[in-house]
This record gives sequence, C-alpha cells and structure tokens, in this order.
Amino acid sequence: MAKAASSKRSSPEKDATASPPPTPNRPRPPEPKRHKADKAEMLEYYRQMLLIRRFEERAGQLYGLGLIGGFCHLYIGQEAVAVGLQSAMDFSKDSVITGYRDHGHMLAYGIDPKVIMAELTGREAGISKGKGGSMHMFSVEHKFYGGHGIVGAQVPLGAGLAFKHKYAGDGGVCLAYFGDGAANQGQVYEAFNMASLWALPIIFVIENNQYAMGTSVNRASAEDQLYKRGESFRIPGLQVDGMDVLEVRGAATTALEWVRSGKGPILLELKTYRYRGHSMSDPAKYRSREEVQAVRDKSDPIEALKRELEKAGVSEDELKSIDKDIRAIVAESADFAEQSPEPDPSELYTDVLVESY
Ligand SMILES: Cc1ncc(C[n+]2csc(CCOP(=O)(O)OP(=O)(O)O)c2C)c(N)n1
Repeated sequence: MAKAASSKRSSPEKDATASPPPTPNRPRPPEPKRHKADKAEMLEYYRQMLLIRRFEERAGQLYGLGLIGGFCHLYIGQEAVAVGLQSAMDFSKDSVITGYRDHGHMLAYGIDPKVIMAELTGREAGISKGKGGSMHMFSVEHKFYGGHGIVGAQVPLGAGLAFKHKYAGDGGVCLAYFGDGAANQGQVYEAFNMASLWALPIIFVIENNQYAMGTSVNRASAEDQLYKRGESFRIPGLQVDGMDVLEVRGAATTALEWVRSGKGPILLELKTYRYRGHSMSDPAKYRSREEVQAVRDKSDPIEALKRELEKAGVSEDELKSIDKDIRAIVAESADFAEQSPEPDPSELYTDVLVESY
C-alpha cells in the first residue's frame, strides 16, 4: 500500500471551467511493489523483528528493576520499519541516523545485542562506553550516527551525512529517520531545501507512529498526510504501510533506486504504531487500551509475517525454535550487561572534546 503524492498545477491558458489534467510537474518514482521474498528471506525478517520485540520487552523489564537509568523509549510495534528499510541498505557504504527511539534500528543493522544492552544499562562494554544510554547510541564502524535526543536534530545532521556521501563520491545513501512530531520542526524544512537543491543522496523517513508523546498526529499537524511534506521542495513522497515488512522492503527498493540514480532526496512516510508509552513514564491517558489492542490484533507486523510463513509451509515447531533462540540471545545480552562493570569515574573526562584546549 504505497501512495504517491500527487501534485497538480493549473494551466492558465486552458478553459478555466475545465479541470486541468493531473499532470505532475516533476518526475516521480514508480509505485513501489510489495517485495516478493522467498521463505529464507521471510524467516530472516521474522527473526530480526522478533529479536527487536523480545529485546525491547527485556529492556522494559530491566528498566523496571532499576538497571536502566534515565530515558528509555521502546520500539515495540514499529519493528517492520527498521527491518524492512535497513535490509535493503548496503551496510558497507550507506549511513543511518535516527532519534532517541534507536535500539531497534541498531539491532536491524546487525549490531551485537550485548553491546546495546550494556549501553542501556550504562556499562563500560556498551557501544558508547556506557556514557550515552538509550538515546545516544552510536557506531561509526557500522555507519550508525545516533541516537539524538533533540527532536528533529537528526534531519539536518542526516543531510550533512548525505553531503559527505556526495562530496566523497562514495556511492552511499543516508537513511534519516524522524517521527511525526519531529515532522513539524522548522529545521526539517531547512534540511529538505538544501538536500533537494544539492540533490543529496538521502531518504527521509517519517515514522508516523500516530503520536508525539501524548499528542496525536491529527491534533498537531495541519497536513497529516505527512508524505506530502516534501512537495514544496520538489521531494517526492510515498506513503507506506509500515506494519507490513514486505511493503516496507518494496518501498525501500524504490527509494534506493531513485536516490542512487542521482535524482536527489525522497521522502517515505511509514504508517506505523507504538504499542508502549512514549517513554517508561507515560501515563497513557491520551488513547484507550482498546485502541492499542485493536492494532495489536489486526496489524501486528510479526504476527502477520508469521501467518505468511505458516502459509509458506513453515511448521509451528520451527517458529517455536526461532523464538527459543531469540530468547536465549536476549537473555545472554542481559547477563552480559549485568556482568560488565560500570565505567571508571575517570572516564568522565574522556570523549568530551575531540582534542584538548
Ligand atoms: C527540540 C525538542 N523539543 C521537544 C522535545 C521533547 N520531546 C521529546 S520526544 C518528543 C515527541 C516527539 O515525537 P515524534 O517525533 O513523533 O517521535 P516518537 O517519539 O513518536 O518516536 C518531544 C516533544 C525534545 N526532546 N526536543
């Protein structure tokens, strides 16, 4: 279910009473096709989504036990977005940047769950040496540039990464994620303008999970069809079912073909849903339990893929054994985190400035 933003321009020389034909004023990507995956590929997406789900559930428990301090924003419900998009990227040259709801994106990039859990719990072995926590995960090695707590800040930073790809001619594309709330930030549109003007290789991804903290997208956005937000900057937009990993993967292919062919940025709006609170201290008064349950029942991305796998002949035992493996990986990551020491107090003075001044 992907929908291209239509842009109509009226033609003054034509009869004013006749409706002008819907002629797009610029080239557009083709309508994305749902990705055709074989059984092995579907099983891989299933594994990755399940890993994110179970990892996040465990993170929620560790938070409850006081082992995770500060903020913690869970990604449960949105798994198909990171997995569907990042499975299409070329890890050797492309880059990713996102906001503070970042654990799922790291896992989808194949980063070791042990170092992510150690970061969440503020341990020395964490991917940011235990100094970043949930919101500030970073891995230059994996071209994963955070993890940002300032809503929308990652969008111009992503444009900067894309500029680097273009300047260095390294063939990379930047995938810059942000939320429906961030989509109303001014700096997003400054970044859109420059990215389009310079035809930067960037995919802007709006993860529309329907809520920015306690405010629903239609209460906060005059135009809630967020895929249209790039139109004034000549950035084409596609709206994608973010609860269907194969739809997401199909849209990723279309977007990457567009950007890699030098046509400049593209905008994807992924319609998704977060099951858990905004953070761990969310009173959840802005929506009903029934609303959340209805999405879980009807649109859960993992359950939907499970049904497809069953249809493709994957047995219940096989699915159970995957679940068991994933639980073991998550348990191992939690044990690893708990056993890793906290950073030495002297670490307070390292990694603060690039050089000494
Ligand atoms: C510039 C700025 N303004 C406000 C905040 C407080 N804040 C933190 S998260 C958030 C909501 C953002 O929602 P959205 O972009 O939809 O992302 P989601 O949490 O849904 O992933 C707000 C307003 C902030 N961190 N930075």
